Amino acid sequence: MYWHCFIWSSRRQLINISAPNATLHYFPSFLSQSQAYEFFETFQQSLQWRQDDIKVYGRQVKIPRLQAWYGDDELSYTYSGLTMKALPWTKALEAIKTQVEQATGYQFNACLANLYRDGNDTVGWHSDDEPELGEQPVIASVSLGAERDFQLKHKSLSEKLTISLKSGSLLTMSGETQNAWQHCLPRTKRVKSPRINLTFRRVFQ
Ligand SMILES: O=C(O)CCC(=O)C(=O)O
Repeated sequence: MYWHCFIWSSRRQLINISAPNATLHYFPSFLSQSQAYEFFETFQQSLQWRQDDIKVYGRQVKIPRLQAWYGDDELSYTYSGLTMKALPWTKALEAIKTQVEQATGYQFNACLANLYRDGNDTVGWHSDDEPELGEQPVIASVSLGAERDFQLKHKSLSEKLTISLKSGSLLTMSGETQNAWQHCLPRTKRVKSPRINLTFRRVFQ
C-alpha cells in the first residue's frame, strides 16, 4: 500500500512517494509545458545520439533506445560491458542541470540521456548501482515528450510501484532506492511518439 504526501513549495509541487527502503520525490511540473517542449526539440536535434550494442547472455544485441553520455572532464561510464566517454556539456544541458541542482540541493557531474523513439523503445529491469555512483546514488531524472510508465520493484519484498512520468517532470531516487529496488520503462503499444529522459548522476572516480 502506498500513499502520497503533498507538500507545496513556493514554486513547485513536490510529491513524496512513500515506499519501503526508498526515497522518491516527484515534481510533476518541474518545467512548464512550453519549456519542456523547447528542451525536447533542442535535445532531440542537438545531442549526439548513438545506438550501441551490449552483451546480453553472451550475445551482442542493439540497445532498444538511443543514448548519449555527457559530463565533466571526459568522465567514463561502464554498464553491461559498454564504456562511454562523456561529451562536454552543451549549453542547454548545463541550463537544465542548474535547475535540477537548485530544485534538489544535490550537485551532479554527469548525465545519461535516453531517447525512446516510440513505445517499442524500452529499458529493462536494473538498478543504477554501479560502484562509481557510490553507496547511495542520487539519480535525478527529467522527462520530456511522451508520457511513459516507470516501474519499480523491490528486490526482496513483493512490492511494485508504477509512476506515470509526465513531460516536464523531475523524479529523484536517493537513499537506499538503488540498493533495494530495480526499475524499468516497459514497452507499450499505446505510445507512438518519442520521449527523452535525462538522468543526472554524480560519478566518483
Ligand atoms: O527513462 C527512464 O525514465 C529511465 C532511465 C533509466 O532507468 C536509466 O537511465 O537508468
